[in-house]
Amino acid sequence: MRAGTEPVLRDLFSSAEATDDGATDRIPLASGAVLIRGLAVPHAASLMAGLQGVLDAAPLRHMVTPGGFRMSVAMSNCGTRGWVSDAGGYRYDAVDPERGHAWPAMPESFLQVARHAAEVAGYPGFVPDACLIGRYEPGARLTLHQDRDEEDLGRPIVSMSLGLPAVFLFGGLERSIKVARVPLNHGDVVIWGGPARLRYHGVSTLADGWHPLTGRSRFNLSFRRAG
Ligand code: MD3
Ligand code: FE
Repeated sequence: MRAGTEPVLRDLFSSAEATDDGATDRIPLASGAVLIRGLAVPHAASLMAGLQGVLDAAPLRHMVTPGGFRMSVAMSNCGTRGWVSDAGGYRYDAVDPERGHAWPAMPESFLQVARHAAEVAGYPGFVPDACLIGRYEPGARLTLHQDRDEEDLGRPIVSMSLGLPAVFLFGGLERSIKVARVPLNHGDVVIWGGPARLRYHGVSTLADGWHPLTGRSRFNLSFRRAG
């Protein structure tokens, strides 16, 4: 058990020493938001193998916002629904509009790690139908936004970071509220539910670097139940 704030700060700002079966140390970020340092580290190779298969079928692309801006983060999806943005707005679509085909199936490794993470965070029985994949290269960033295109906002989002580290920006329920900066490292998993589900969030401009598993990039896998 933890006493005082010092160990929490150490956990927040250093990488976990992940054990063989994955770290299960739960670090509360806010009411409803839990960070589990290194949980995906033992699964990183199988996640990357699954990711390669998905991206071979549905290549990464820079979507355009309804306002006409090209996103610096390259994205794709797997699962029975995928998140898309274009001039018409944001939506979940069963079909990849770039290819006119269904999104690739969610790899078994994705489902298992996501379900395990949700369970550790207190959300048993999480079965995502969509995984939004984001690839950040140095210079890419994600501006402050809310995720509110899902049917039932009572269900959590599970997000996993792979590769280069990033600084996650965690705001409040209104855009004007000052953000907290949380470093996210390779293998970190965050579960966002309850009152944290509608908080504004984003990612700072990615710094240059190189990671043995992902090269000059960071991947974010964010699992949702869209419908
Ligand atoms: C907080 N991705 O996919 S992960 C996103 O790191 C997204 O690429 C960022 O924002 C990334 O929508 C942040 C963490 C994340 C994902 C979904 C959230 C944080 C969230 C939904 C609600 C609140
Ligand atoms: Fe988001």
